[in-house]
Amino acid sequence: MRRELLDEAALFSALKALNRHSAQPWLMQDGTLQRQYRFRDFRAAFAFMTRVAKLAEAMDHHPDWSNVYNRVSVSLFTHDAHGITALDFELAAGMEDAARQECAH
Ligand code: H2B
Repeated sequence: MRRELLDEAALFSALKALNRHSAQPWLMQDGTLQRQYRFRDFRAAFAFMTRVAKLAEAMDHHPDWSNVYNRVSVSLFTHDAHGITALDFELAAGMEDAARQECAH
């Protein structure tokens, strides 16, 4: 169920709900859910990634991401479904919690 594609209306309402509490907006681009995080330094960025790694393993759902010094670029996509699903929004919400704990901006 959570790996099923969301229709257009569901996508936009989930995006709106996600962005209600995020400092920088998540965007839908190239069929993926994207956001860039900035942290105080590399250590904080890596601490964020470690928190998210635990969550991703527990969910069996993994981010496509890259890190350069204090920045982490995230792109969420459900490979099995070839698009964005509820799992991507769940992982994004978990990332928002982790980012807050590491004082992302
Ligand atoms: N992560 C993401 N982002 N998309 C998937 O389709 C996916 C995943 N599939 N993590 C999972 C693992 C799948 O490969 C395993 C077998 O459940």
